[in-house]
Amino acid sequence: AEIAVIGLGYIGLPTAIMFANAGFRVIGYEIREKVVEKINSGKAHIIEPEIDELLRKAIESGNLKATSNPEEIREKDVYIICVQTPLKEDKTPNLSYLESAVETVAKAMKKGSLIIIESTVPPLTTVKMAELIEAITGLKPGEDFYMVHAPERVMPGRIFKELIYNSRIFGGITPESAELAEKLYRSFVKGQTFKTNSTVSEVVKLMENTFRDVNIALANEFAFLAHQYGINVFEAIELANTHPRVKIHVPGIGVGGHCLPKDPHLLVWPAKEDFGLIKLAREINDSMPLFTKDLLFEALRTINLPPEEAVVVILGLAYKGNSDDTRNSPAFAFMDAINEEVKEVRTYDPFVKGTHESIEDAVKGADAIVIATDHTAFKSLDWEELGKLMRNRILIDGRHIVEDPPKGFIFKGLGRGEY
Ligand code: SAJ
Repeated sequence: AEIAVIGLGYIGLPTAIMFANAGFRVIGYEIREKVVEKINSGKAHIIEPEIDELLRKAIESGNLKATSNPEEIREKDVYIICVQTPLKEDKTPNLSYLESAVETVAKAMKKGSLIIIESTVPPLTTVKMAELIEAITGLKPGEDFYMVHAPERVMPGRIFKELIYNSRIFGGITPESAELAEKLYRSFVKGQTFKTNSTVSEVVKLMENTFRDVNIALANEFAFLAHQYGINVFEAIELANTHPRVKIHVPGIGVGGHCLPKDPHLLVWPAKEDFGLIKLAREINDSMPLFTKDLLFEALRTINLPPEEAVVVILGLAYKGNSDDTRNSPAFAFMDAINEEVKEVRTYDPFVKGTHESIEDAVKGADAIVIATDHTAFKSLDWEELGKLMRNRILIDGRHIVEDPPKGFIFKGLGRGEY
């Protein structure tokens, strides 16, 4: 079978490489011409373990080629769509990338093509996209072409391992569609594979990330309560988690990344009604940077320093520990919340370019440090030494990095109501 992969980003490029190295002839379609050139010269535009050698192998074998020319993806047997489905300003899904990818496919495909959507989409979208193809081509869904939602489930940093070993769901608009997709992916997937219909698979993907988001919101609400009762929520969570059926998540300054802040909105968006829990969880998680701001401003009050005179250092810009990815990072939401009100905001993140070169440089003459990312390296910092460089010594921990409050500091930890 000849395969066209539409969208060569974090998911599309690794998927194209896997199929090419499994022996298929693969053409990757990508509108960014610079990206196409780079890939064709054997270089990846994303950072991911193993990607450089696997891409080189795929290009050298002649099985993988990238293009921006829609003529080159005509009449393929299989189309795999891997484009982003972000939110608009008003938190409703922006399906324009998906729709334009589906239109491109509709114009290029032939009778009998199999179309697979890997993008995370609101429930019922795959069926609607099949109707869109029917409207453009006149071909009957399930009879003249096959269509499947096959959600990606990989974690950046482990993509090539997870592509092989994670289990996969194939949601077909017809059982035959799911069957064909499963057979195709079996060429490299060693995890379990499951077949269902496309709406179930859309909901499964969204439930996974919503489960995590709602659980984190619950942990964040516990943290909020801990401040009112004067206890350390992390001690309480550790003890509660000794119960065999309790597994409370980790509270913190917020929930970032390209999936968790978005997917719960996609899950409820097409519904006529819902109970409100999922949206409330989103609001709670989105409010955590503001809660962290309250902790900072409380600390500034205790030393009688007006916010407009304060120099604040944010430690960590990445959305999660040991990563350089800053998409939807709560560190930025926190920065936006204080930017106008304080004298100066500085940033330091060893993984993120454009921040201060060294932590010493960042904290020199500053009044407060706010920890926004759980990088492992932050756990071994010598706070008392850093404190010597500061004008005032306030430490706000938004990620439970600091075990014991350092001497000479005004310390406030998110969820640490005890101090
Ligand atoms: N976070 C907390 N408390 C926790 C866990 C996470 O505050 O207990 C925060 C993190 O700091 C981060 C955010 O949540 O800001 C999201 O991080 P994450 O590690 O939960 O997830 P992602 O976005 O890196 O990847 C998720 C994964 N989904 C699940 O674990 C259910 C991954 O398997 C998916 O493939 C990915 O979303 C995706 O692409 O959908």
